Amino acid sequence: MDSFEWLHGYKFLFGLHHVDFTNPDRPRTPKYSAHYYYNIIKDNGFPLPDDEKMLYGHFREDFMWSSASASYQIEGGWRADGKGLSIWDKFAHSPSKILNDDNGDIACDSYNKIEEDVAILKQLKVSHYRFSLSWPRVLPDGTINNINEAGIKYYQRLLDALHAANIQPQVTLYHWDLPQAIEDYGGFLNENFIKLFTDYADLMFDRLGDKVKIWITFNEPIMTANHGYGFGSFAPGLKGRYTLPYIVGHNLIKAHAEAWHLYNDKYRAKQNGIISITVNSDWSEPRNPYRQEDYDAARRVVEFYLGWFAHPIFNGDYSEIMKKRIRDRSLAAGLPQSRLPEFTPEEIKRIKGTHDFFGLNHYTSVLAFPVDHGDAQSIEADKGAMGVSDRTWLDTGSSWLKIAPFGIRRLLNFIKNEYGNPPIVITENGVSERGTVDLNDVHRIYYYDQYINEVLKAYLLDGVDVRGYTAWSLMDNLEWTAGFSERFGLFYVNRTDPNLPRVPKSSVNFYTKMIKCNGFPDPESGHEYTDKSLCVLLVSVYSRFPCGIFSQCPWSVFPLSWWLYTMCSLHLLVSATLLETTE
Ligand code: PNW
Repeated sequence: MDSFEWLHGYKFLFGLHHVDFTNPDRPRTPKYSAHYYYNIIKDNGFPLPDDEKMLYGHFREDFMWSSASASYQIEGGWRADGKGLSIWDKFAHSPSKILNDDNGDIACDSYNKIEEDVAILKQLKVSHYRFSLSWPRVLPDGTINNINEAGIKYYQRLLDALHAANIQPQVTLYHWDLPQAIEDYGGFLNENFIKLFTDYADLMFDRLGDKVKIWITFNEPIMTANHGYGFGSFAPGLKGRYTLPYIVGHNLIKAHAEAWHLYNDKYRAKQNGIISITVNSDWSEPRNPYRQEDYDAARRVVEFYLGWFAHPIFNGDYSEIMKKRIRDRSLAAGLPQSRLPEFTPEEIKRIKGTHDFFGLNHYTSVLAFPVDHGDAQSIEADKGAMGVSDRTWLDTGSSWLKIAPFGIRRLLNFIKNEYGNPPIVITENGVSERGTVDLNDVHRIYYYDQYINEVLKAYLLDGVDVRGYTAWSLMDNLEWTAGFSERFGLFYVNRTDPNLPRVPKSSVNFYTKMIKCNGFPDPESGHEYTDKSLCVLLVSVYSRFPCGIFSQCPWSVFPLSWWLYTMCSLHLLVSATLLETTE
């Protein structure tokens, strides 16, 4: 308890219990640390809660193991063979938009490196590869009046090379590189966008559809709406946060629905593929788990993020939370109607159900709490919530990305419960580094190990219908406004060599083994994998090193486990101390 501290008298207090020295009875009150220490004693240490323990087991037999890229981030060839300009070409060529004024003119030169790219996919042993089409590469002015055959040929050659390697393509129609010519007519703000997108989709289904069984219409619509047309931090760089993002989102959802119907009516029977959209979302927990307001804020964060696009497509119309808050806040500010456009009953019907799976990109989680922005008319104000990260979550090369593996399991469960248990394809998940190049990317191995294991828990323990997992990214590439400084790749791209060679990082080996074993073999029952000699070997190596909480996976490298274990214990100690001092 707090007591007389020699020369410091009653100023420096070391107690687990606070003593009120002004009270003659000297009452003792436990501090937070007393409760904390009580639990350590009770548990005789730091046992892992059951849901944080590593789970052994396997994904479905036909699980899709993939890695991903996007056209602007890897292709280069920005003016090659008749390609038109995209909004990212223009944005990147405007001064100071991208860190170090990097741009995608050459990027990873994938336009000229089909062989190299397919070779590293083969090395990875993925069953699938997710890439996107550059709309202005095939339609330089965005319209079907002017078709660039050389662009279409590039994708045909890529698809043929993938099939020859027995790798199934997952093709995204739109991963942010809108033809500049369409932007010149208002881009996503112009309702005509819906027709232009459907024409483009029609052409791609027609010309590439016999080689593609999995289509994705849009990648991460919220980034286009908020960053492209709201904050202006992404191309086309419009700062219209007060009105524009909801209009962009509205047209985008309609365009998605039209492309889905087109595929469904005209192509599905003969091409036999599936088509959906990829939405991204953080998971959000209440910052203070004892505060109802924080629970409500956490819910709003997910409804305004994932729900904005998922709710109309899976459940019909925007969620009640979104509609009510935006309408109430718009009317309160004297506007004649809600800033969130309304769907007509016919539109709601046409949009609802335009999915064959749930495409999900997920990276990180936040702790949410309510924020009152007064009558400000912006999305953040409508949401009325903010998220911060917990200081114990490990840092990465990207300021917005903290490692919080538990979130992906909760988000998958949220999708299962809210959207009718759809088949889910994780279309992106991954982590970055920055600064000095070190091919021994232990942080990435740790990230994949932990996140994929949480996905396995969602699948095996919670019954979430997870069909596939995609590692972002195949290789280091142009990370949008961060340029080449933030590296998400399984393969390092040496930019000092004009040949831009792809060099495997340690995580390549790790991911390949994960794919080969289709999950996490139980070290106790290695014999189960006699047909997969590699797994047996790994399991036997592992069982000699049962070395701490991060080594449950048989292929964990001993020093890595030790390193992470130490880091984590340190984190625990530091955060306990900090909690104590902020008490
Ligand atoms: C996704 N955030 O973008 C994209 O689909 C990829 O093209 C990108 O390279 C990858 O994630 C890594 O960033 C995001 O700030 C970019 O929250 C930024 C955020 C989320 C997703």
